[in-house]
Amino acid sequence: NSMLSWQRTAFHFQPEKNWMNDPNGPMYYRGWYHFFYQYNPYGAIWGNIIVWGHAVSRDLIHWLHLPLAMVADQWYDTNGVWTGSATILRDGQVIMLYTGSTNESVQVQNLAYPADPSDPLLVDWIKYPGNPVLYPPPGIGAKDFRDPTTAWLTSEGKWRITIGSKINRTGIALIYDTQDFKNFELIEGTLRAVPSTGMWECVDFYPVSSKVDNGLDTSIIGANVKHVMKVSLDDDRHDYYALGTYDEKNIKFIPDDLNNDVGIGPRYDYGTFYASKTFYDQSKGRRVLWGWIQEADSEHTDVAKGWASVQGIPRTVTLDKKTGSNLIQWPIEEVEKLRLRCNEFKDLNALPGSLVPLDTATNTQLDIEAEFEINKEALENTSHSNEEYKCETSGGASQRGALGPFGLLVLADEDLSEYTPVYFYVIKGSDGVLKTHFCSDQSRSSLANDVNKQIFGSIVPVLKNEKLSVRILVDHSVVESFAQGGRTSVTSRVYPTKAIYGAARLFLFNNATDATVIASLKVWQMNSAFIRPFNPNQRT
Ligand code: DQQ
Repeated sequence: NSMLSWQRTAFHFQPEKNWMNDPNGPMYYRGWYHFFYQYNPYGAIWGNIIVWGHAVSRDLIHWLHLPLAMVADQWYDTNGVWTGSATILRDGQVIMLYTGSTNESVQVQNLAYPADPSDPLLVDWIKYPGNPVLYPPPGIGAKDFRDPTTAWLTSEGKWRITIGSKINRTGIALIYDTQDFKNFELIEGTLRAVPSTGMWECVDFYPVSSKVDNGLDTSIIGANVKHVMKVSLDDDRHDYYALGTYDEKNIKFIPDDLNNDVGIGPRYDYGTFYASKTFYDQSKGRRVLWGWIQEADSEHTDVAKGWASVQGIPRTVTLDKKTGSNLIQWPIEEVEKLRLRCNEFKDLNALPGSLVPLDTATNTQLDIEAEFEINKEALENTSHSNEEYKCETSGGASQRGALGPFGLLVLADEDLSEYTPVYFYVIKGSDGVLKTHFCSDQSRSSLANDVNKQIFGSIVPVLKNEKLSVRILVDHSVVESFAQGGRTSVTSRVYPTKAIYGAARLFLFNNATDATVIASLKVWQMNSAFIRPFNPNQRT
C-alpha cells in the first residue's frame, strides 16, 4: 500500500506496518541494543490485541526487526501484553516485568526471561509459569495498576520497583521489594503521590549526576546524585518529570521544588511525546530516553495508510549543570553518522518581517543546527511589552511582536501553502528581563484538514551571554526540535501534502517588528537508516 507513503520516516524507528505505542524494556545486552514496543499485529489502531514487538541494533539507529517477543497467549495477558521494563542483574541475567491484562481485564504484573541467555539477540522469551507475580493490592482499582519500572538495588541488597496507579484523583507510585522477582513485598505508603493528577502511567525513576555528564546505573545513590521521577499522565497524555532527592531510608521521592512536582512540573517535550522510558546504556555509560510519538492524523487515515506512530530518536538525558533545575535531552551522537552533505550559512541578516530562502538540496531528511542573535539596538531600545505570551494560544508564527517570532520554516513548499515554523519569541518584561519562548506551529503545516494542527511550546531558560540555539531533526512527517542545547524540546507530527520529497524547502524567517536577527546555520542532509526485517540466514 503506497498510500501516503511519503509520511513514512527514514531514520526514526517504526515497524513495517500496523500500530505501535509505548517503548518497552529497552536495554543493551551482549553487544546489541534491544528495543521492544507495544504493537498491534493486526492493524493500525490501538485495539485488537497489543503484544511486544522486538528489534535489535548495534547503534540505536539501524535496526533489525525480530519476531514478536511476547504474544497474548496466557489467561493473565490475553487482553494485552502491556508495558514493562528490563532489569539486568549483577550476574548479567535479564529480568523482564510487564503488565498483563487478564481474561477479566485485571491489570497484573508478570515475569519473563530469555529462553537462551547465550543468544545475544534474545529471540525467545519464557513467561514464568507462576505468573502473575503481582495482583492489584487492596484499595487499588483492577484497571489502575500498570507499567512496572526497571528495578534498583536497596541498601539491604533487595530489588525495588515502582508501579503507577491512582487513588481517586491522586496519582501514586506504589513500591515493591523483591529478591527473586517472583515474590514481592508491598511497601507501605508511596514513593510519591500528587493530588489531582489522575492515573500515572509508565513511571520512570532514575539517578542523574550533578557533577559529571555520564549517565548513572539505575541503582546508584549517594553524593552528587539527584533523582528524576517521570510520570505519563493518562489525563492529558504528556510526560512530566521532577528533579529531587531519593530518601532511601523513608523510601520517598522528595521533589526539589513543589511547584515542579511529578505530574505538574516540566515536561520532557512540549509536543507529542508519551509513555517514555529510559535505560542505562552500560556500553557507553549514558542514560538514554525513548519516547513514543503518536500520530496527529485521523484513525481513518492511519487505517488507510496501514501504520501508525514512530519512536523519537533516542535522547541522552543529563542534568543541566548550569541551571540545576532541568534536564538536558540531546539526540544520541550516533544519529550524526547519518549526516551527509552539509550546507553552512554564516551570519545571515534577517531584517524585521523578512523571509530568507535557504539554498539546500532536498529538505525532507535534515539535521539542522542554528544560532540566532538579536541585534543589540533592538534589545536595548525595545520598550517592555508585558505581553502575556503562550506558544499554544498566542497566534503562532504569524503574530508579530517586537522581538519575535523568528526561526525556521521546515517542510515548506515553494509557494508557502504549507510550512511548519520552529521559532523563538522573546519578551521583555517590565523589569527589563527577557523571557524566551520556544514553539512549533503546526497550524499551516498541511493542506489536509483531518489532522491536528495545534501549536506547541514552552519557555526555555536562556542564561547570560548565551545565544539562542536550536537543533532540529526533520524526517518527512516528524520534526523534533531542541532549544538551548536540549533544555526544552518540542516534537510534532506534520502531514504536508505538497512539501514532500524534492518539493520541500527550508526558510529562515523573522516576523519580529523591531529585532534584526543574525543567524548562522549548519544544515545536513540525512541518510536513511536501515530498518528492516532480520534474515536468519544471514546470522553469523
Ligand atoms: N500503554 C500500555 C499501558 C500503558 C499505556 C498499553 C501508556 O501499559 O499504561 O498499551 O500509553
